[in-house]
Amino acid sequence: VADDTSVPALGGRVLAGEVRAVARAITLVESEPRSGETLIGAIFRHTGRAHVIGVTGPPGAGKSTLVDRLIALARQAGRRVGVIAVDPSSPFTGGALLGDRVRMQAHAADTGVFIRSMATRGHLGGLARATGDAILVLDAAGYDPVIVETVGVGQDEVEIVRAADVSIVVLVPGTGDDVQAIKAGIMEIADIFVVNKADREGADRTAAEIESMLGLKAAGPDDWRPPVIRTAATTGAGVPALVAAIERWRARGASVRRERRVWRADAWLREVLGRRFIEHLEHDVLGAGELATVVERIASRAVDPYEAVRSLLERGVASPVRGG
Ligand SMILES: Nc1nc2c(ncn2[C@@H]2O[C@H](COP(=O)(O)OP(=O)(O)OP(=O)(O)O)[C@@H](O)[C@H]2O)c(=O)[nH]1
Ligand SMILES: [Mg+2]
Repeated sequence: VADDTSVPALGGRVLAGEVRAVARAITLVESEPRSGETLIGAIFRHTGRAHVIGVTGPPGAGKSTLVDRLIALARQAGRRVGVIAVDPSSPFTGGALLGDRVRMQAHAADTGVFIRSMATRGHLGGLARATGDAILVLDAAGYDPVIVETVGVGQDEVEIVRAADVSIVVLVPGTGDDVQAIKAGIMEIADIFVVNKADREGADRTAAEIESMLGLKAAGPDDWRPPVIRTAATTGAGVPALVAAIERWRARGASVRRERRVWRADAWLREVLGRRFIEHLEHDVLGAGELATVVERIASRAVDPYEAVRSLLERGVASPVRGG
C-alpha cells in the first residue's frame, strides 16, 4: 500500500473480516511500520477480543503438529482460528516453513482458518513488534483464538509468547539435561506445559522432572500451578486435556486477565516510545550522519554516553515531531 489514505479503508475491510485485506494488512505491518501504525490506529479499539495462545518450545518438539490439532478442535467448536507461525531462523530447522505448510494443508481451503508464516529477520522495529501487530490484525478480523507458534530459543520469541494470553511450552521426552537447559529461558513463562511425543519412552520422567521443578516455585497470587500435560500430537492423544487446560486458564478471573494486559500495554508503550524517540531524533532533529558522529565521539572518549544522551534528550524534546 503506497497510498497512505487507503490504509484506513484497509482497516475497515479488516474489521469486516475480509481475508485478502487481512493478508495485505499483515504484509503492511511487517514491511511498512509507518503505514502499519496508521492501520493499527484504525483497528486497535476493536481488538482485545481474541484469546491469544502462544506455543513455544525447542525445534522439532511437535509444535506445528499440536497447533494443527488445536485448529481442528477450534473449528469443530465453530470458531475462526488465526495462526502465526514464526519461522525458526536456525539453518538446522530451515525446512520448517515447508513442513508447516504441508502439515496445515488440511485447513488450507477452510476460510475459517487463516495461517501466516513470518520470517524472523528483516523487520523494522523488531520481530516482536511485527508479530504483535499481526496478532492485532487477526484479532480485529474476528479470529478467535489467535495461535502464535515460535521456537523458544531467542529473546524475541520469549517476548512474543510472554505477550500471549496463555503461554504453552512444549517439551519432549529426553534427558533431564533438556529440561535444565531450557529452564533459564522459557520455563518461567509457561502457563501450561506440554510433554509432547508421549508415545515415546521417557515422557513420564520428563513430566516428573517438570513437576519437581515447579515444586520449587512459589504459587502465583491466584494459585495457578502450571499443569503438565502429556500429548501425542501425531495421534491426537492428550490434546482434549490440553484444550481443557487452556479453557481453565481462560475462565480465570478478570483481574488476572487485566494484570497481563496492563503488563503488555506497559511493554508496548516503553518499546514504541523508545524506538520512536530515536526515530524522531534521526528524522526530525539531527542532520544526516550526526548520530553516527555522536557514537564516534563516545567511542573516542570525546564525550561520555550520559552527557551525549542528556544533550540528545533536550534537543529531541525541544523539537516538533514531523513525519507522523
Ligand atoms: N512420535 C511422535 N512424533 C511427533 C509427535 N508430534 C510431532 N511429531 C513429529 O515430530 C516432527 C516435528 O514436528 P513439528 O510439528 O514440525 O515440530 P515443530 O516443533 O513445529 O518444529 P519446528 O517448527 O521446526 O521447531 C514431525 O516429524 C512430526 O511428525 C508425537 O506426538 N509423537
Ligand atoms: Mg513448527
